[in-house]
Amino acid sequence: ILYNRILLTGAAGNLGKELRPFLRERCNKLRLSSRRPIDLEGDNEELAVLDLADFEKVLEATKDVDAIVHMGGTSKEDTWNNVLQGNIVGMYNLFEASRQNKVKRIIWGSSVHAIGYHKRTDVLEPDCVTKPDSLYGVSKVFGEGLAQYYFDKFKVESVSIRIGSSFPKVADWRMLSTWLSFDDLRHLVERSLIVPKVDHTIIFGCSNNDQSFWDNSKVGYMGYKPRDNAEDQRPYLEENVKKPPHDDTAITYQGGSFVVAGHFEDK
Ligand code: 15L
Repeated sequence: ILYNRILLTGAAGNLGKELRPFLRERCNKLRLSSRRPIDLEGDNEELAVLDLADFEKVLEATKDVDAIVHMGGTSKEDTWNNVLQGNIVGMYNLFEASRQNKVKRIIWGSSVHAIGYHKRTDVLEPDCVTKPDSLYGVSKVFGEGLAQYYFDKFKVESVSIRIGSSFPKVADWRMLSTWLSFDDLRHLVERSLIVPKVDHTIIFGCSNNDQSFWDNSKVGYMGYKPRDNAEDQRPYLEENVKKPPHDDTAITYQGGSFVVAGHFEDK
């Protein structure tokens, strides 16, 4: 048991679902937040149905919480209003409520899209210049800034995990570099929960990929030792997925197709 109560946001999302059983075993109470009601599974789960943009609800949901694993919010490029409410207002609400409720630590899913306009020939360290590739990416840069601010001023500790591509399998050629297996994701979240002092740490969330463009050596104190390697799945790509042409944007920039994705206008 690592903490008495952990709050998992985005519990019904792809990564929330992967982390839920694992977190359930590491706390006395796992509070799940989701916009829609979900069925409780373990006998130590509890539910908080809420929209992250609603401060009062977030304040209530963070009461008596020791640590937060925040996987909620918008997970791709969207209209400005959805990005604003889910990832900017929502992120502020979470940090401000955590300050008021004295939550010790927040681990959250930042993204490769905070640095997506870097070329794949760039080797990046966690303190590199950000280059968001979308409004979604801009919201992740905001989140990282907010996390730093709340640590510097209020000592709310946090880990911003710049998640690459966390999916069950390597599905395209870019993921040879960006893939984060679910096992490695769980290991990274666990490290983020147990390392005694993290201040505000930014760490790249990728497996031990031969083709990685990220260097986590400056955050060696996190003890993150990924075991999976996307390279092992190359045969699947060779057989099933067409190699992108040399000048394809999706393999020129680290953010892949988000670099060319539409700029949504509010409907
Ligand atoms: C992300 O930030 C998304 O949430 C995820 O769905 C993937 O698109 C990932 O980035 C990626 O770029 O592979």
